[in-house]
Amino acid sequence: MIKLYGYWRSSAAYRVRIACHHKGLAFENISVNLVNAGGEQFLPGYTVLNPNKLVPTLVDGDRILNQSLAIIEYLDDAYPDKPLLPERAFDRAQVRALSQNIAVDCHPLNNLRVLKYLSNELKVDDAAKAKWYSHWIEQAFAGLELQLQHTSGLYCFGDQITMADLCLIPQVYNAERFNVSLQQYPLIRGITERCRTLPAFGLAQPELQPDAVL
Ligand SMILES: N[C@@H](CCC(=O)N[C@@H](CS)C(=O)NCC(=O)O)C(=O)O
Repeated sequence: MIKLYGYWRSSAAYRVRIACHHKGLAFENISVNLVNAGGEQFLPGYTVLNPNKLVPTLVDGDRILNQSLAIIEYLDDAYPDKPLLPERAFDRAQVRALSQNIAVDCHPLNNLRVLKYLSNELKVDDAAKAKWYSHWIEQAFAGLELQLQHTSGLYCFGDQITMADLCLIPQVYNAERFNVSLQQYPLIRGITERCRTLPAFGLAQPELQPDAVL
């Protein structure tokens, strides 16, 4: 069975959880607690799987893979039912571009290790850190909202769930968690509402994971 090393609040792991549920793939959810005892992502037993000390990591038989977007594309190739990328070359590129706006340009700036560096090394206070956090989400969502005017239907790209939705909904979860207003982004809000009614997104939500601390 596929093993997914993740953490309930990790939005990168959340993307992959949605992918597995969407495709109906059975998987074992293995928790790597990012906060307890300084973080289990730094333990040798985990870094052998992911030398970058980040979650998620997918293990499928003897195949070990890092990076949520690479994992999602691997799952889409290996388990093609209910595809997460469209068929045509340019459509696929557009979905990748939407996904990378979030996963490559926005999310890394607000990652746990960056926030810890701001506090511990640069002595940034909590108010300034919150400003940093919302700034990068607002930048990303403002651009995305304009792109969605051209690409979206019910979801980020037309009327089918794609990898872009798998990136968007966890990032909206992060925004809500840190009280970033979504007022300016009606398309993002509408897509989020519709995605949240779908079982794959419901099952993958952080609060429902076995390692959730509520
Ligand atoms: N580009 C990576 C990002 C992975 C990542 O940043 N994971 C975060 C959780 S969302 C993490 O493990 N953080 C641990 C830390 O910052 O120490 C991916 O998409 O898989």
